[in-house]
Amino acid sequence: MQRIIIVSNRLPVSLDFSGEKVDITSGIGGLATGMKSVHQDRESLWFGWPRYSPRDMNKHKLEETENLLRKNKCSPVYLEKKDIDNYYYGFSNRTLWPLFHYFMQYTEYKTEYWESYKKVNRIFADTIAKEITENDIVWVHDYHLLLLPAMLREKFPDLGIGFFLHIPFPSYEVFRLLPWRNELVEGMLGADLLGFHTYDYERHFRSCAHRLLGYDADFNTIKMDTREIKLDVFPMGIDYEYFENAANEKRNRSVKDKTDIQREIDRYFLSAPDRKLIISIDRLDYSKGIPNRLWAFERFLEKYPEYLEKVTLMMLATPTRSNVPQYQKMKQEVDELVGRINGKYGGINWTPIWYFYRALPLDRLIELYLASEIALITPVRDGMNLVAKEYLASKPDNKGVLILSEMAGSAKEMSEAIIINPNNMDEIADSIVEAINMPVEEQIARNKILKNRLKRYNVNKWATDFLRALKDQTAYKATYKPKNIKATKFHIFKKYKKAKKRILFIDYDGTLTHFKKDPKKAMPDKNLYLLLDHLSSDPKNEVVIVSGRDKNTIDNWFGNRKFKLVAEHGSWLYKNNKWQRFREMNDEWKEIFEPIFQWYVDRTPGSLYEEKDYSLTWHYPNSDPELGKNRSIELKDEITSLIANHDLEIMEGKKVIELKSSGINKGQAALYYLADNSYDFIMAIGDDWTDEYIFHELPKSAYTIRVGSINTEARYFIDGVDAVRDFLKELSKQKV
Ligand code: GDG
Repeated sequence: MQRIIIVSNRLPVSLDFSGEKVDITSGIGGLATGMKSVHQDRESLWFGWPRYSPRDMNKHKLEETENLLRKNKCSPVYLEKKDIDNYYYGFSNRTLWPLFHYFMQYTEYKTEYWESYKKVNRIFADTIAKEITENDIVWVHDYHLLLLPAMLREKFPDLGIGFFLHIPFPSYEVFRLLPWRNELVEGMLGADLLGFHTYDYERHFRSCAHRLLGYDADFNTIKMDTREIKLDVFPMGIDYEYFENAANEKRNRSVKDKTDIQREIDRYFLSAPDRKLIISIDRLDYSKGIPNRLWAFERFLEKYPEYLEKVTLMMLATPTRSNVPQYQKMKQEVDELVGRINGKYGGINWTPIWYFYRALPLDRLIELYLASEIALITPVRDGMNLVAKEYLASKPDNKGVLILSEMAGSAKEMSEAIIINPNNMDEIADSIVEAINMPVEEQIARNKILKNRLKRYNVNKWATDFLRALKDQTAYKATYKPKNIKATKFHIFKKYKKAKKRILFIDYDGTLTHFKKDPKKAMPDKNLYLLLDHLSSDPKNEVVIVSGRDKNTIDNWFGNRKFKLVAEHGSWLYKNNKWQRFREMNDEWKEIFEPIFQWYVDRTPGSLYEEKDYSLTWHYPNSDPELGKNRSIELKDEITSLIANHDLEIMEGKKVIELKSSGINKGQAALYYLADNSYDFIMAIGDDWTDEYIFHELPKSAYTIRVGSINTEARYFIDGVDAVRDFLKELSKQKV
């Protein structure tokens, strides 16, 4: 069985150093409970920051602590205080957290935070690399470690890596504000599987990968040059049974066994039996909409005075990140709001808001869930929100009403709750009234549906589903893994050396140089000329440069060299020192289509029109990717309906639509060169689908090599332009 490596910012345990012996207890956060079954019941190891520094203890204590962690299947990643400040409190919580929750005004863009974030992700990668092998499977969690998947991928190309984001992934318009946006997306794309709570977060990520880095997606698969990354939605659940059982047990407790909180609540109801208790529980975070909730509650008291003295809001706010200024400010705002509302409406017998700023043990939390008739959960932005789910699971009699913000990921799967907009105070006030008056039968009916879903898709199912998808993706990867040229190049070299007459078809853009539309920028450099001249200086070699570019450009670049040339995808061939047409063609059709192409240039900012001798081309690499794609579909449709009476065909390449005489392509051109000679070594290298025509036409014995792609007829693939150049350089050195 594969070992599962779990990685998160913190380890899922708490260590207590106060006694003589170090004490360890399991963590209580959603992640710790969520991953419990995976971590405890399987062969696994969890990496994370242990919240102590090895510098702060002697050798003996450190050994004891590390042994204890190891026994609990945990492995510490040690971080310096400065990095905790810059990476954790800085980049994670002052840059990514606010931005990903749409709090642009709180987002700090500091280079020192970013540098530390990179450094710490690297420390994680290095620490993990020391202990794992390619046979393990790694599951990385959350926004603190967005760069880690790519860093691990660098070290372990075949490792199965999954990543799950627990917070929202924002829309492109927000994400693009980050100066380091490309690096972050590339970092995440190191994984094989990327998991999100909701489909919106997934599509935002897909759009960013497309718009920022040009990666296309096919449904939920992002296609990179040599890898495919699957995106999917895994809405995190809770340990349903735990909450249900605990709540049941508490409900049946005798008076003497009740806890202080339960007694306190009993007293409250005893004094006024028809009073309603509303509960709200969250970390005191600005994303949770706590001030909104208070304003809305005030609006409720103001709008519906008949409920004065009849309703109490019990608000538990757990301290969090209290050294970040925005959190301190919000704490002050909440304190003041509670004070003001209680002062305005409260009296001797009734306090409208009971506010607790502290953490409680989970069991006390469940007692609060159990006792309250209504849960009011109003985040302005929340990845999922587990409290909403825990509240319902802690209602054994199915009574209770959940009021939930539509900005929480959980609202997507909890439509039977009362869903509100957290910025609409009147709507929230009205929903409180609706909840108070909801007939018990309706509460039960709604909750049964909600709870059935929570029970079925519990946290264990969430974790196993994710892991199954990750394993499937890793297994699939092994089947499509292309034949790497590195593994076989000695075989190719051997054949090359032995051969007496060789022909090498080499594409230009994207193969010998990085594609740049502007011919000035795409010109061959000195080293490339040296390389190609060296190759063609061998009397046994014929070098054929096969390009889609126009004849004049290719002639300017290579006309005075020894190579054979193909321009305009085969419309023009350079042989015996002169350019020849592949066959007789006419170009009268161009004037019919030119205005159409021109129209698309006018209406698509950033796009270009190019006229070649026997083709018209519309390029859109610099246009908005979605607009460009849509327009390319329209253009294709429009010209398809008009080409029936002409001998023309449409070619669609990387961000380009080309209209040209039919039956002419690079494959036909290659056959033309092969016809009058008997070569015993044939090779072709190209990077896009127009080169597939060559791969298709060449004999099976030919060495066909595709640059950086996995859907190809070529027998081999190679990483990129630099790798092609290195490969050709080595090839040219092979002498008998
Ligand atoms: C992030 C995302 C996403 C709270 N106070 C106490 C306490 N809690 C527990 C709750 C619940 C958890 O903490 C909070 O989970 P949430 O999901 O509500 O929110 P975040 O902490 O912001 O979590 C969130 C989650 O990750 C999972 O992916 O849902 O959107 O922001 O389990 O019960 N637990 C105890 N004492 C407290 O005082 N014991």
